[in-house]
Amino acid sequence: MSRRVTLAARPVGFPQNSDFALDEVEIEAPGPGEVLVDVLWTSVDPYQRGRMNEARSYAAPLQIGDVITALGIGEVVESNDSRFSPGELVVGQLGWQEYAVARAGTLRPVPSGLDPPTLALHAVGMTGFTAYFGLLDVGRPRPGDTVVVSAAAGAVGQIVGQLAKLAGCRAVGIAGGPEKTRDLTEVYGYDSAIDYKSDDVTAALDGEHVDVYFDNCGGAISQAVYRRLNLGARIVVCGQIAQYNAERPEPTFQPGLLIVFRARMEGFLVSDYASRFDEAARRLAHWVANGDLRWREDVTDGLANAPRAFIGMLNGENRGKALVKVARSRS
Ligand code: NAP
Ligand code: FER
Repeated sequence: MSRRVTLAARPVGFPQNSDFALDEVEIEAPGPGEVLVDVLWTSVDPYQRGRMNEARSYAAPLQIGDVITALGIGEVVESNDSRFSPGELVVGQLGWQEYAVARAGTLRPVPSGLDPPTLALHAVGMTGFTAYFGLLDVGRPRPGDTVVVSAAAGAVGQIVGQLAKLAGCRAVGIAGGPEKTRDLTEVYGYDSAIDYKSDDVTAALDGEHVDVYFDNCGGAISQAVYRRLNLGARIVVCGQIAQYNAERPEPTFQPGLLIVFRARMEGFLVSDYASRFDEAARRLAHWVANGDLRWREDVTDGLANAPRAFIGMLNGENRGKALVKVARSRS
């Protein structure tokens, strides 16, 4: 049997435990071109909140009763495709469940040298790729630039700061709370850190000339950063997590600022760069292996706790990439 977490109700505002249900179904047999995967790790990510809404976005919404969409890592149990064999580790959209049947073309092998393999869900996976393409392709940092990052201690933000340093920039991170702000300077190499929960962000940015703003959150924090833009600034709109649980998102940007600062503001989706994931994975894995890229993951044990980990992540409780360990002892 395979346990799974499904959408029980569409969250109104902030998700609650009762929006999710845990059930158990028969393990499906893989069809032609499909692979049966024993899920070992699953991911909790902000974009999952968007899938729970009825409104159509860049991906189709979940329906009530659907397994929650999630990236995961698992071991191939049975394969009807020549690209994968039993025993191999793969990463892909496996969902919050113990066993997943996936089309082989949607899976990527986890490189055997990747240590730990969970890196394929963060620094050398989706959130690392987001940092890589968002900063380097959309933000186009130049040596000497000041790069400001919001949600800087999270999965994407921790990588953005370090890539900014590798590009020769000054990196300023904004995060919530003393532990995370300490991690910004002591673990992730940010030059300075702002705790938006206790500091006045506008005052803390006094004297900064922001060349690249990598925006993970939107809202009041972003409004403070817009006031400190430099001429020719690039605003990378990666995420707006401060708005995801709002029933009516607040407009926080005045387009006139783009004229004042001759600035560019651009949104992007990591999946648009799928044809270059191998390039990003190779470079990120190299930087992790040689110690240039440090990372922190925050593990919750047990599939049944995935909703709690997800709600906690939206609340800022994760210190590093939020992951759920699904692997269980087999009797
Ligand atoms: P994460 O940063 O590891 O976790 C989410 C963090 O958001 C929380 O830990 C919390 O950190 C912060 N947060 C929550 N509510 C906030 C608020 N009201 N104001 C400010 N910060 C708040 O998650 P992630 O996976 O790295 O994602 C970060 C952002 O990137 C999200 O907006 C996500 O949607 C976006 N993203 C975009 C793409 C893309 O392709 N465009 C891909 C992946 C992720 P604090 O404790 O510091 O508040
Ligand atoms: C994807 C496109 C975007 C994806 C995640 C995102 C897991 C995240 C977007 C966001 O957080 O705003 O294909 O795959």
